[in-house]
Amino acid sequence: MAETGDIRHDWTIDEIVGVHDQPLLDLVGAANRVHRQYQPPNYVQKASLLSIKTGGCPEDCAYCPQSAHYEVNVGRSPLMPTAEVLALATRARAAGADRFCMGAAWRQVRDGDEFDALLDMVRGVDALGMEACATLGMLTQSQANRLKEAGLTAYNHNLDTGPEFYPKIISTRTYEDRLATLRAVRAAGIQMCCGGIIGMGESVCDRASMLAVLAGFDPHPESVPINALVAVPGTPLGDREPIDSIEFVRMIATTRIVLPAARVRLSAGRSNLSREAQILCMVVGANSVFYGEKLLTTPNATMPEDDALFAALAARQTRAACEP
Ligand code: SAM
Ligand code: DTB
Ligand code: SF4
Repeated sequence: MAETGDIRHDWTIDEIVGVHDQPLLDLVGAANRVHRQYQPPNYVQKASLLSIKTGGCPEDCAYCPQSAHYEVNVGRSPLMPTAEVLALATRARAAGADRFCMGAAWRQVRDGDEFDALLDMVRGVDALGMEACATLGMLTQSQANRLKEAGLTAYNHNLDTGPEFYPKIISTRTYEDRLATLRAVRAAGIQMCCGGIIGMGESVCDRASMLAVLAGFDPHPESVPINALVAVPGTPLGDREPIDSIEFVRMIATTRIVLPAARVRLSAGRSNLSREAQILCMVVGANSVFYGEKLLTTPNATMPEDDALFAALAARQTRAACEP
């Protein structure tokens, strides 16, 4: 019988649902034990996120304000100049971020001047001593190899949900397309950043099904962003109610147990969580957040909120001895 905390690639959906649905305090305890076994317990990474090319995307992802299929008030902008991207990366590093993620609203990367500019951005971020991450849509093997050569640490490409629910959310790109890009990323020796979204109307079985696919990768993805849907008016999911914060906690805890060595990122939707709910997510396994007032197009937690969060997490100032 496998012990909680083993690295496994054969999780079944039912087993994962069993982990997810156990009494909350048992789940919190088990996830915290695994977290402390595999991860430095007091470190929460600050990852900075920048939209380097916004809007007008040909894909029809039902959650996404950047899809050209929906009427959403998101300004479109072409690829940002390299110098501007690197100035923002430098600022993010000064604010304490050690990972810089660049996102582009593309279906896939095309070779040419824009790709060459991207390679320069990756080299620049790498030279700043930050982890460089990009999410640009589908990649070919040769593009993945060139990104690796330029110094890319990780490539973000999410599965978003389980394969059964996926066709209800996206019709313009298949699950298999996504897996092919992930295989190219891995073959190039780039870390795989791959997770999904909860709160789109999927069931717990769908969430577990996504985790089972992620667990099937050998090795497991190095980082796993868990997003709660940011419901944007104008998208097909624009009127969905926000998920209950305890749903977020259960999903993070289950992710930690199924993928013990991965960095689990508490991603979109964090601004709806109280400081206490975010800390509970960290107790059960979250050890990275997006830091900065904006995600790609929507607001993130504010700087004063995050200052208060990180101040609460830090050790207190040493006091004078209590003995009289
Ligand atoms: N266009 C590229 C792609 O999809 O491959 C990269 C950028 S895309 C915006 C990156 C991820 O952000 C999506 O796969 C999805 O998981 C997440 N995302 C996008 N819109 C979101 C929303 N409204 N709420 C939560 N997560 C969202
Ligand atoms: C991920 O999983 N979440 C980030 C990042 N990867 C690129 C994106 C969240 C986007 C939220 C909606 C928006 O701001 O447009
Ligand atoms: Fe385009 Fe990415 Fe948004 Fe899908 S999630 S519509 S691929 S930007």
